[in-house]
Amino acid sequence: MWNTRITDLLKIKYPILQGGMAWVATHELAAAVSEAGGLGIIGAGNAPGEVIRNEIRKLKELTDKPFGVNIMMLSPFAEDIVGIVCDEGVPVVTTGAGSPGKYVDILKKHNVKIIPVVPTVSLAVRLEREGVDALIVEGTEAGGHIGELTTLALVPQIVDAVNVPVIAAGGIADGRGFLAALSLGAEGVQIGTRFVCSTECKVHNNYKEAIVKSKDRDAHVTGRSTGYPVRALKNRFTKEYLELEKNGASFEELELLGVGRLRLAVVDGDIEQGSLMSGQIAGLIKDIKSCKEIVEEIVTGAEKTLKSMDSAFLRGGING
Ligand code: TUI
Repeated sequence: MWNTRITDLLKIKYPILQGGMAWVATHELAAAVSEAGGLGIIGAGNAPGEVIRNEIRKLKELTDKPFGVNIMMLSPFAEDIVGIVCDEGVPVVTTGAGSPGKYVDILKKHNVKIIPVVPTVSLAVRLEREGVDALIVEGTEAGGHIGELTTLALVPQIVDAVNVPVIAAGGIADGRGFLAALSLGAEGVQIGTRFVCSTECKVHNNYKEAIVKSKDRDAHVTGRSTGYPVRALKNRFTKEYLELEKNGASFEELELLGVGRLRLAVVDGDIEQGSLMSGQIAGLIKDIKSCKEIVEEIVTGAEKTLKSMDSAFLRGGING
């Protein structure tokens, strides 16, 4: 029922990818998503290569299903990690926070499928020309480092501009979002925040609970003035950051303030001083479930929505 070019390309049951979130997307989470029929992804973030090699090996002990590694382009270890994924026979690489252009040839030579995150039409077109296998089109609703355009506006513009399959990301956490993304021409979705609130995700419970408790307007953006905007749940840290930004703090001062904040949230559960990176969809998330339950809920939710829309329109309109 949900077969697309993405399920064929990645050899997965459902076209659902888990976001490759730094610190959050460990081998336990990625293995659970892959076992549930999606594509689990280890988030390399700023971690050194050998840490990620170890994560890849541990994931392989938990599942023989396809999986991926996300390489954050700003990481000082990005090049090492490219070498390691080639070495370890990782089937899929996603990238974020920059263009992976210079690594496309080597990844292709090692049969690694390459799927960059793109925030604009121009980068999508350029990367298709450079030979990537698919694109993750991420709207500003997403958590973490974000672009400016919304998922609703950006996905169909990129779908029309390229021939490779598109995966939509940003603001998706249930079957309705999944179906909406497919309506825009996407052939898959990438989901982050919903998978943070899974039993297999190893982040501190305080982080999960903060997402469950959050409301529609709680995911704020810091760092617009630095050129590296980041969306995270509002707390003492984001307030202090935004205050400094408003008062014209320098790039260096703001960068220093941000150091180690994600670790503080994920590992120590410090919900006031840590960076609780999260998408705008956090307000929709009301519980913590297994990855299998989350994936099944998305798929059955989409099927239900599709059926109810179909019968409503057959009756002569959604209100008929
Ligand atoms: O990468 C993400 N989300 C992230 S990365 C991250 S770690 C970090 N922390 C603080 C500052 C910066 C990074 C936390 N969350 N999502 C994918 C994504 N990629 N969003 C936006 C982009 C992006 C931006 C510019 C992709 C390519 C790009 O290209 C610019 C160019 O032309 O090189």
